[in-house]
Amino acid sequence: EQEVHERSIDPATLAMLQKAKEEGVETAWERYEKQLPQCSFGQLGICCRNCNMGPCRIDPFGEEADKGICGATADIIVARNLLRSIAAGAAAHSDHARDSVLTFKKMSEGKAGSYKIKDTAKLLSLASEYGISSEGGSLEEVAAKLADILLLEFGKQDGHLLCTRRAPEPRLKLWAELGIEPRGIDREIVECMHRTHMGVDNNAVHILLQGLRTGLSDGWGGSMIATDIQDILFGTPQPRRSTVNLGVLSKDKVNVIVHGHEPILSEMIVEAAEDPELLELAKEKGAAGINVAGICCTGNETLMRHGTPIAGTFLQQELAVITGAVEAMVVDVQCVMPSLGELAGCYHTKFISTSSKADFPNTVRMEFHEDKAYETAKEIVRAAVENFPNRVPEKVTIPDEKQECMVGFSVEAILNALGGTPDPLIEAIKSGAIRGVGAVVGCNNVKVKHNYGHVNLVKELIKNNVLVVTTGCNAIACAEAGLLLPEASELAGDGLKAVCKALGIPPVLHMGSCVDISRILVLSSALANRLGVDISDLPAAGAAPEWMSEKAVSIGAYVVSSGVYTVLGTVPAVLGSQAVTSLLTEGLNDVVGASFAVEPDPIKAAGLMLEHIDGKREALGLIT
Ligand code: NFS
Ligand code: SF4
Repeated sequence: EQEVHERSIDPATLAMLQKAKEEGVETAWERYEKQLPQCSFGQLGICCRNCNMGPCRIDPFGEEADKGICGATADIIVARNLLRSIAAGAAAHSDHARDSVLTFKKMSEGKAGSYKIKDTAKLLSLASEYGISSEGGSLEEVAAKLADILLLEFGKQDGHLLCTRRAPEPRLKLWAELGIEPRGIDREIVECMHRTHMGVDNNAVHILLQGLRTGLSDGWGGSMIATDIQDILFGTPQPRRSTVNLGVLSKDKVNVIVHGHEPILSEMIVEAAEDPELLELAKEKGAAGINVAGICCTGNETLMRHGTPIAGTFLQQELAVITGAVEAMVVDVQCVMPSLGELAGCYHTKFISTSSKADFPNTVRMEFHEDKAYETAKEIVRAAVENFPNRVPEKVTIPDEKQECMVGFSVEAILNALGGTPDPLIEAIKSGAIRGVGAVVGCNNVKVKHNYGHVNLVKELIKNNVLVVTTGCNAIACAEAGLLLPEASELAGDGLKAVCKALGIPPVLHMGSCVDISRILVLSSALANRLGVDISDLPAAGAAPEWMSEKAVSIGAYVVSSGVYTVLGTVPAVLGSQAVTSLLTEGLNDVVGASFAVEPDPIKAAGLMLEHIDGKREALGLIT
C-alpha cells in the first residue's frame, strides 16, 4: 500500500489524508489502489463496446484477436474511442456555454432578474465583432441580438462557425484546406457519435480529423462563448488578491463550498452569502459569518471575478469534507465525485446538488433555475447556515495552509498591465528576456502525486525564463505553491524576473477556468497577428501534467489544431494503436504544425517545451 506522504506534495492535503485514514474514511486514493492493476486493454484503448456483438478486445501482443467481430482493427477502435472522449469533453464545455447564453438571453428579456449586464464595454465590443449595430437600441436589445447569433452557433446547419474568426488568417486558411472548420457546435458532437456507431467511420485518420474539428468547435466555439458571456454577465476579471488551500475554511464561520463549473450558480451563492438576513441568521446560530470557498473551476470563476478564496483542486474535494468544517458542499456539473454523498454522511456536511442535469447519491436536491436564481441561492445558503449547529467540534481539523495569490489575468487585464498593447511582451520575447510562453493547464489525477507534476513543471519553466499562463486545476496548484505572487519572480530566471518586477506581475498568470483556455487562444492570436505569423510559429508550448478528464482530451485536440505543441503528463489511452500514436506525436506536425508528446517527468516535460520554444525562436530569427 502507498504511504500517505507519497500522495501529494501539499502539506494540507497530506494532513487531511492522514485524518481520513485515522477516521477510517475512504478517498479516491484508496479506491485507486483497489483498482490496481488497471485493465491493460483499457489503458491501451483497444477494447470496444460500441455494439452488442462485443465487447471486443485486441490482443496487444498480436497473438490472439487482431480484429473485433465486425473487423475493426486496433487503429479503428483506438481512434473511435478517442473521438468519443473528445465529443464528451466538447459537449461538457459547450453545454455549459449554451446555458450561459440561454441565461443571457433570458436576462435580456427581463426574465432572469438576478442577472445583469456587468461589462457593457465587452458587450458592445462583442456585438460589433458579430456585426450587431448598437445604435439607438437599449443594451438589452443588443444583448438579445447577440444571444440569438450565439445560440445559432450551436444549432447551425449551413456554413461554418462565426466564432472561429478570431484565429489568425493563416490558421483559418489551413483549417479550410484541411476541411476541419467547425460547422455547428452541436453538429460536430452529434457527428462524432454517429461516426463511432458500429459500421460507420472506420478510417483512423478520417476519424481523427473529425476529432480536431470537434475540438475546434469547443475551443473557439463553446468554451470561448462561455468565457465571453460570463464576462459580460459577471465582469471581465481584473488583477486582485485572494487566498487558496484548505486553510481558507473558517473555524468560526459557516463554510459553504461551491464546486463544479458554472458561475451562473456560484455567482449567486457568493451574493447570497452577503445577504443581511442570512448574516443575521448566521449570528443567531452562533457563527461569526458566512464563508464561501470554491473548488475546481467554478471556484476559479468566482476567484477571478471576486477574489472568493479557493479551498482546493479536483483531488481536494473529498478532503474539504474531511476537515469536518463544511456546512454545505454545493455542486452543479462536472468533476464532482459521486463519492461525496457517502462521505458527507460521515460528517455533518450537506451535499447539495443543484443542476437539473446532475444528481448524485445522497444529495439534498435544490434545483437551480435562472428565473429564481437569487431566491434559490438564498435557500441553499440558508440550509448551510442552519446546519452550522450540527458541526462536531471534535471532528474538525482545518489545516493551516492558506496561501496568498494574485489572480485575474484576463486578456484585457494582461494588455492593460502591458500598457494597452501586446508590444512590450513581444519586445521582451524578441530580446530573449522572456524565452517564450508556456500554457500549463488541466486536472489532478491519482496516477500522479497530487500537484507534483503541476508545480515542478511550472517552476522549471519560469526558472528558464518562460512566462507561464495557467487555468483550471493547474492554476489552483500553482496558487497553493505560492507561484501566483509577484514575489515568485524570485524563482524565475533573470530575464523573466526583471519583466515581472517592472510590471508588478507574477511569473505565472492565472487566466481562469478551463473554458477560459479560450483566453489563451485569444492571447496567442493577438501575439501571432502582431508578429505577422501563425500560432504554430510562436515560441510557445502547452502542457497538461496531471490531466484526467474528457474535457482535457477535447482541449488537447483544439490546442494542438490551433498550432500549439502540447506535452501530456499522463498517458492517453491510445498506445494500442501504433498508427494513432504516431499520428498524434508526429504526423500531426505536417497537418496542423503541432503535435502531442507524452512525458510523465515534469522536469523532462519542461525540457521538451524549452526545446520546442528554442526551435521556434530560431525559426523566427530571434536570439536563443
Ligand atoms: Ni478542467 Fe475544471 Fe480541474 Fe480538470 Fe476538472 S476542474 S474544467 S477538468 S479537474 S482542470
Ligand atoms: Fe466489436 Fe465491432 Fe461491435 Fe466494437 S463495433 S463491439 S469491435 S463488433
